[in-house]
Amino acid sequence: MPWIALVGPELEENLSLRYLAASLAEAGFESHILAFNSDADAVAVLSAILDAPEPPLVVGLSVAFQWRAPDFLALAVALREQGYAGHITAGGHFATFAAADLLRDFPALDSICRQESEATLVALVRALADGQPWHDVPGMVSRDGASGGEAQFAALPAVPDLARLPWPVRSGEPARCFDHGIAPIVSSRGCYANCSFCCIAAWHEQTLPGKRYRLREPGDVAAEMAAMQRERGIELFVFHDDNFFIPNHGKSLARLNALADAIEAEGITNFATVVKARPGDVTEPVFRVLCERLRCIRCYVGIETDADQGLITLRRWGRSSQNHRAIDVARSLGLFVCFNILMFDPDTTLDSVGKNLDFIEYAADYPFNFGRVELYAGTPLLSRMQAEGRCSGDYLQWDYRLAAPDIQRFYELAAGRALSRRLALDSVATLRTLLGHVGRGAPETADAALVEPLTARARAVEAEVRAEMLGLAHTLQARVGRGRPLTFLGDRVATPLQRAVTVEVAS
Ligand code: B12
Ligand code: SF4
Repeated sequence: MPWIALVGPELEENLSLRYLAASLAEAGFESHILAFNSDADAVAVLSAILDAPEPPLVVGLSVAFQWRAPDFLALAVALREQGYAGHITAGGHFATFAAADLLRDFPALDSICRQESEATLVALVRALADGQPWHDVPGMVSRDGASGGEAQFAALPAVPDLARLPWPVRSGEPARCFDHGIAPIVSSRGCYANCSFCCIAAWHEQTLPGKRYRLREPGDVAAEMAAMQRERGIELFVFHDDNFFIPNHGKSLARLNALADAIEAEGITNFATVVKARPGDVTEPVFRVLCERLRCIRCYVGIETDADQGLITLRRWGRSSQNHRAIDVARSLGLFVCFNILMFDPDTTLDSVGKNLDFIEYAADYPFNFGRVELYAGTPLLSRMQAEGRCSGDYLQWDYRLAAPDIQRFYELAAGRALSRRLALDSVATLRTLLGHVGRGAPETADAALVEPLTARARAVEAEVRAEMLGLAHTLQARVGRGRPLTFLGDRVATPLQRAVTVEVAS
């Protein structure tokens, strides 16, 4: 019986690979998920593949994250160098958008599966197992022997019918948070929006032009939740939907109530949810149902920017007033939210930075992170920056300088000081100092003297906050009275296969 090695990040249960594993299982093929979260896992992954009694028929690499692509490509090269002769394919967001480049530059790869690949991967494996041609399987990208190895694109695959896809495989011990089982789930795929910095719209536009997102039936979602609770004790469900809400408040309300009804009908009473929202989704009636009936305990709100310029550059289809309303509604309902600010984009001005700092201050009771917009493959922003001749680097990692020299200087100061420490008010104060310094036109020779004491102060505040958080963790553990605290991401048991491999390699 041939087996398939599915390699990818398992920072939490990786739904990309687990949906693929479920479809392979349904078609009668065995697969093993090999966690490749960082370089440190490379030896274990290589050993699981190279030392297996029977090498896998196919190695599938999940290259969703562009920043991890070099790791996965290095792994493919290492597999070849150490004699693996089976088929190596890759899939996921980055692999899909960079398919032609990857096949041109990395002979270790045999193919790329474009887009949602449940059917593509099953058909590829079946063809390889039967010794049949596979190049024309919908979704495949391969090298065209006739034209000297240029990428040859088979037709795009049809989007999977979400009502008929088998639920993702849930092997391995679930992660735990205060001894509550926790697992990710999706109740939809795609996104109706079209933010310039994001590849999701372009991704779904390829296979579902004009619509771009599709929903699972509430009853099916609730049945999956019930099965996870019954079989694995899951109580905390983390919804990874890009659009958990519908862009119509009445319809959103109806969908949330339908999901809550279905959960009730399944008899699940002990549960909580975590979701993501666009600011425009956040209204009091919708979020009251979210909190009261779907027991939401945390919501990531995609603020991204509060500056008018940023809202246009990032094509957010939103307004500053919606950002503020989102925070107000969360406060009034006592809902814990967190957000991200893309402080630096190609058009950022000192004024936009100021506007975003005002917003962080407005929402200072909630954790946030800030950073610069990166140019990911497939995004409208990358196309724009290429057209404007502003990109440096190559398809593996594009870079750019910010348009305004004073902003570029401010960015370098801020990034170098590693300010994203979730210490909202302290960060705002520090950034304001930098902003004033640059805004006043202080000479660059004065930069170092400014940065040194600020760095020392940030370190001291960090140490204080860390100590307070540890104290809080102990108090919480005592109050909850059970389990190990904060095992949520760090101290997790891997899949049985990975455990076996780790033991083997260690011994
Ligand atoms: C869950 C998630 C995470 C989880 C990771 C879970 C894990 N793997 O352990 C967390 C929250 C940790 C995370 C973090 C980050 N994420 Co994230 N994440 C997602 C999210 C929301 C859902 C992914 C998912 O499960 N989808 C459901 C499955 C079923 O769909 P799918 O992933 O598309 O999988 C299908 C296909 O892609 C394909 N496929 C995928 N893998 C493979 C492999 C093979 C062999 C084949 C054949 C096919 C194939 O077939 C699958 C089945 O149809 C996506 C957005 C999205 N909608 O996909 C972003 C996304 C993948 N993340 C993204 C980013 C940028 C990040 C961060 C870098 C953010 C940051 N700045 O910190 C970090 C990186 C973390 C790290 N340390 O590496 C970007 C990636 C862009 C890019 N090309 O780099 C995305 C696309 C979001 C976006 N809007 O831009 N993320
Ligand atoms: S950033 Fe979020 S809302 Fe915008 S297109 Fe991407 S997934 Fe959709």
